[in-house]
Amino acid sequence: MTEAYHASSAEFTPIPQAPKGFKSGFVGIVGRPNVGKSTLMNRLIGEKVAITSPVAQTTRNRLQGVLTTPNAQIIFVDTPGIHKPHHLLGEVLVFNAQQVMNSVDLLLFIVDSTEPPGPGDQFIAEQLQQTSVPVLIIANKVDQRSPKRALDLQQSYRELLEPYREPIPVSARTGKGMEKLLTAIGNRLPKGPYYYPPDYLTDQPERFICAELIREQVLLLTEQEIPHSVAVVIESMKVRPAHTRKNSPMITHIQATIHVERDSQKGILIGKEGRMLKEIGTQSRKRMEKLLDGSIFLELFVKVNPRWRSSNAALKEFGYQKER
Ligand SMILES: Nc1nc2c(ncn2[C@@H]2O[C@H](COP(=O)(O)OP(=O)(O)O)[C@@H](O)[C@H]2O)c(=O)[nH]1
Ligand SMILES: [Mg+2]
Repeated sequence: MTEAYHASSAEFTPIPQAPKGFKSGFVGIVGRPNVGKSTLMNRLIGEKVAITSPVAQTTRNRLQGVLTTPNAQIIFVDTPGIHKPHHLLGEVLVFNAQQVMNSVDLLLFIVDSTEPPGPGDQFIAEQLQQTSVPVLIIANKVDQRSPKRALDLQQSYRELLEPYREPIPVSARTGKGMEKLLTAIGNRLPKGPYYYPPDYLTDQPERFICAELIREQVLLLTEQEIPHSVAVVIESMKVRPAHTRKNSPMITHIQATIHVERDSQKGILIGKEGRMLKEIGTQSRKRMEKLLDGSIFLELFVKVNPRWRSSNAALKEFGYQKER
């Protein structure tokens, strides 16, 4: 059993017996970087468990988001975007995404419907031809394209996979097309049990999501090489009374380290008079308070760890390992 928490309560609830006709299964979300895989998963389960940003390769871990309805339990598996790796970290990410292709009941191949298919989509399509897992093509970001352009693009994506398949148009941003997508998924899921309690949301511990919320702010607030060079580790997470007086409300004290590869990056992250680090702290703390439903005192440290993306030991320490 993996370490698992409901996002808002650390209590486990028992797994009930599934009613007759109940469907369940694992649904892998694959596609090239930045097409909106994580945004779509968050939208489908109705909670933010995966961080998202305009920076390619935001997602670094395979993570599950679970949707339970009266008739089905769908376990979505978000993956890092499949791309050509340039260092050990990239290699681990792509390996983990590809593992998912063969270990799920259904695959959602997400494409960006505002652009024609590129070599990245082609590469994934070729890999998908080789698995026996059924595939749905999801054309995301329809909120951003004109109806005329939509038709041409629809055709080119239809031809990406053999036999030709009709892409399902959606917008993870606005929620358009979610009903249809869920129906299509439901139609292809096998009958099965509850794999998790009905209120279970993700396989990721709160500690992991908190680290990710800090990394998300780094991705959103900094530029150029910084986002790719950053890893965040939560050093400690302790719940304490907010004051010394009796019956004081509780506050969670979190200490986290942001690792970068160079001194210059450290300088940028800290910013003039510490302003950048302060902003990263404030923004991520607000999101953590929502997640944990309580007050948080967040302390951030920045540390230089040269070439960590090519170090086996560092990758292991930061939680980026090949999964099987
Ligand atoms: N306009 C629009 N943008 C989207 C949509 N879905 C995702 N995005 C944006 O695309 C970027 C990448 O999203 P993300 O979920 O991190 O992509 P991933 O790398 O595939 O997981 C982010 O800036 C999202 O806000 C959508 O349906 N419409
Ligand atoms: Mg992602």
